[in-house]
Amino acid sequence: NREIKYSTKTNSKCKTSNPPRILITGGLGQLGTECAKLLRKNYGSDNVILTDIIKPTDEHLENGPFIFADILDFKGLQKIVVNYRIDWLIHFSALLSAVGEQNVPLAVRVNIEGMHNVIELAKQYNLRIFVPSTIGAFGPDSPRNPTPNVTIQRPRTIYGVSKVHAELLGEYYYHRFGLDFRCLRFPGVISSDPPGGGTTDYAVAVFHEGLINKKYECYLEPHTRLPMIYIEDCLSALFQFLNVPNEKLRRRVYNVTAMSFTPEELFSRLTKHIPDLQISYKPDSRQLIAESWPQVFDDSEARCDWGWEHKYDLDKLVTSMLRDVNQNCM
Ligand code: AKB
Repeated sequence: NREIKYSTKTNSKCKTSNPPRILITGGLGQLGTECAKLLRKNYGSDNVILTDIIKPTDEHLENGPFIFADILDFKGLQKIVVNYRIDWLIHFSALLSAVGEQNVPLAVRVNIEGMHNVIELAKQYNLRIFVPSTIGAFGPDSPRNPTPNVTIQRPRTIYGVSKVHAELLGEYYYHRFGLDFRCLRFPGVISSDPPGGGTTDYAVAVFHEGLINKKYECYLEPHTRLPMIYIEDCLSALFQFLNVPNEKLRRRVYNVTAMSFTPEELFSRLTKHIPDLQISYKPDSRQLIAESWPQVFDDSEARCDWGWEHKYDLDKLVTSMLRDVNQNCM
């Protein structure tokens, strides 16, 4: 049954004779649905189980299985891993930087207790586990331009603290138990799906509000430089990294990025496409977070060890986002 589905729905890579069965947590966030699409194309629809505690839309249910899973419920997770005979776990559930500061106890539960559950689950069932980390795992004491793979990490947000904790825990489980833990530190991810609660979100919101209202009030100062990546590059990094043979990985946690820009630089490109776009600035608490993060991210180790290459620069990002938002959100 599965074989027939591959051949009708997917490209030649899907004919993999023994594709992994993959569980995605936090599947209805910014990365989950697009990630599921990419993995389903390659491994077959039924082999990728999207989960969340949020009610899915009809669209979410279109491409493959979706089920309820609460990362704070260890037994519930065990049941899914056993029933679906899961091989790989992609753990997206997390409260992002800005929203985490608004509810620290919840961020501790979701980001830290949730991580304890999934890593123990991965160990018990011998799963390959991918956990995204972030530029937010660095802080004001880290070198900011460029920020290398290994350096001081003293983040000042609960999000950052939870991600450093996840990185260290994953590395520990790898060295202590041989767990196949993999982690990429992503910069701000730009996609037409709304991200929800991050510090880099202005670079998504401006496309939506710019196209609809022709004006945007930015909560960061015009010259605040942050590393960014277009969703397609982000997911291809993830997909490529998941498939790198263990012998090629010199570490379990890699920086990846595509570009760095300031609000001013992004908006000046955007006004070429939307000439009547009005921009104003009203910095808020997110400015302080952004000022403690890397400006330029050094991902040379990922490029050297497993051949990471981005495809989207700022110009390509702007044209692709205008197309995506027009197609999906207008
Ligand atoms: C955020 O801004 O919190 C996230 C991130 C960079 O991890 N987008």
